[in-house]
Amino acid sequence: MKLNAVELRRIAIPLVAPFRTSFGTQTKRDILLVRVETPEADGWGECVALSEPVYSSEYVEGAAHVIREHLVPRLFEAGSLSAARVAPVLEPVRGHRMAKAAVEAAILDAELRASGVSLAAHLGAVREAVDAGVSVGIMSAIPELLDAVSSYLDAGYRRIKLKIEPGWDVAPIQAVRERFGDDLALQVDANTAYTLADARHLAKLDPFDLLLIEQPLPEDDLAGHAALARMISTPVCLDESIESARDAAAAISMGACSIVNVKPGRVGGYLEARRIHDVCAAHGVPVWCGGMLETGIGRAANVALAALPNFTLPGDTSASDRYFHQDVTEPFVLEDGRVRVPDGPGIGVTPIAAVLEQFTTSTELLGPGRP
Ligand code: SMG
Ligand code: MG
Repeated sequence: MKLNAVELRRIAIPLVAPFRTSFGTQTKRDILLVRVETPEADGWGECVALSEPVYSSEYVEGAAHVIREHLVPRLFEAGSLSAARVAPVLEPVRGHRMAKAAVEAAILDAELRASGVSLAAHLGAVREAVDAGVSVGIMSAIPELLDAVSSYLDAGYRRIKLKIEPGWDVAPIQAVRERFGDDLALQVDANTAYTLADARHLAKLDPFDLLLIEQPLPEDDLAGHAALARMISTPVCLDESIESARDAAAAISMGACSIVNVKPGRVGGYLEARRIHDVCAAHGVPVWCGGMLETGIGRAANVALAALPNFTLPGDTSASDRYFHQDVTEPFVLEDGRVRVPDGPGIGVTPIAAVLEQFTTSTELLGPGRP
């Protein structure tokens, strides 16, 4: 496949409500979209980097820079491309996995659209719809949290994830358990907010029978997670720590996690995400699909991934209206607590031009001739 041009488009979309985590509050989403033009088809990719480097070291402006200056020139120099060649061609560039993932996703989408194959079929999906979970931010008070959880359950969500941090953990979890009962599928995400010194405190979550605790300790502390996993009964799940299939294999063999959150952007793309799925399956470790407040473009691809066999826990694969009044594609909606897996070619959804224009803050077109 020949790459004719690459468009970088920045969009800004307001969130339906502020989303607070242990590292900050999001009130709008500033997103970099990548569109590739090939003779056969265009393809779309969404970069999951946030506007500030607070979830990981990547951020939108940095991703746009590295794509423009370091990734796209290498792709043009490579001549004929396939999605499978993108990672090897970009391998000399260290890190920048979210930027690489967006580019690979766009090329994969173009390739699959050209051959009429859906991303779900290409990845090996075994489900036509996936269970939808929802991630619930830190609130200023427990009654507010209970109202939020209650309305998500009314909407049909099949699993609740509560964001936690020191000072917002045992009491809100206890309140949610007491109000909604033992059958509620409930898990928590700390986004690295604790240290191993908090192990005894985190053990206070044991009685609440959580599905998992996600990324309690800093991303580079695999040994700490392994030690913590021996001290608490809640299963430890890793998010930020896992940037590759090799990381997943290492974490599993050290006993640092027994469940993995797979986010394609964090690991450099959907192809590496599938390898993580496979490594985890081989070890009997279940995985689930994480989210980065994606528009329909990234959400479509995530939902395709979540349809693979070892994605046995509900993901952060919510409906579009969890975050946006207006999505840039046709919205993903809940149907009996599930989201349907697109079955059209490529990611199976296409941005609505007028909506995209409305949210666009800048565009640039990169071609092979550019110095
Ligand atoms: O897309 O529903 C979503 C977001 C889910 O909680 C979520 N993501 O650490 O898993 C995580 C966070 C990272 C983004 S927080 C701004
Ligand atoms: Mg997380």
